[in-house]
Amino acid sequence: MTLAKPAPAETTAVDDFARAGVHLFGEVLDADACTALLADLKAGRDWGEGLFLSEAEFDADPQYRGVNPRPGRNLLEGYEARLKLVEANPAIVAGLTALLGEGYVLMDRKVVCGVPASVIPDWLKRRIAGNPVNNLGAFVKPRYRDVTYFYGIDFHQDLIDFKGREADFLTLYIYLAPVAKADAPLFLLEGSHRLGASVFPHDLVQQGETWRYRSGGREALTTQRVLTGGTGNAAMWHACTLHGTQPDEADHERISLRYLLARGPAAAAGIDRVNAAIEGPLALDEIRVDLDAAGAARIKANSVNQA
Ligand SMILES: O=C(O)CCC(=O)C(=O)O
Repeated sequence: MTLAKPAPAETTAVDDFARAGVHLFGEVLDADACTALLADLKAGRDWGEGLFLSEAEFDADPQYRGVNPRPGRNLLEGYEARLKLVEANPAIVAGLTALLGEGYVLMDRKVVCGVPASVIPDWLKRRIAGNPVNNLGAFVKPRYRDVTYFYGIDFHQDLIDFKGREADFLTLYIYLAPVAKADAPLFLLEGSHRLGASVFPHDLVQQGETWRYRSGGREALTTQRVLTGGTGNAAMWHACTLHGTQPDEADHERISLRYLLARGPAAAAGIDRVNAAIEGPLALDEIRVDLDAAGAARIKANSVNQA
């Protein structure tokens, strides 16, 4: 009897993207190296209530834009050599090359922190209750804005930050410590990428583990996957894949690495096949309607928190 050969990782990543818009690597990274990196990233910083402005400081000059990491203000600057742990990992390189082609492009890399309820001041909890996007950057002291802080975010596409750009990129997300249900794991809606670029907030109705998703006159039944995992767990998803997190219920922060990587100049790349099968648009000029002119939330609604 001849045994079927296992599919090479590259084929799996492209097939997974075509079907689900998500590829799970599992715990492929060196756990000790992840633990050491996490300890160094955390060292000597306040991850508690000291992160936040007072209500009076915030109200004196509310700034909703420009509050995320950027070149020159990014905690990962200085860690380039250590990040080879991720960026030179053979499974990750094979998956990225298969999808994005040789010479794929690093668009962004940063630390993302799921902030536990216990450290969020009461005034802030009151003000953000029910918001769909609880990126806390606006409320964090400027010196700590080298990290992105979330207290949950409703189902969204990572294309949300790229008005007018084609969905030719993906997100790679790394857990540096174990993430259980209480640690704000990612909720991914498998198959949601197939409706293409869609305006936030999204039309979703939960039916158990399935979510009915409508966009642009089309409908898809998508499957909820809760991405719990151990140290060194890696996953990647298409720029149109809906995903979100609930508020961190644990007593400690959840610190992850988040990369955006784009198709390179190669003549052929797996994402071309994935995108050719997408039924909706690959780009949108207007991609979110939840913010007012200053960038503050003007809609109170949240689906992922009901999941
Ligand atoms: O880490 C989180 O809580 C949310 C991350 C996320 O959805 C994103 O960065 O797009």
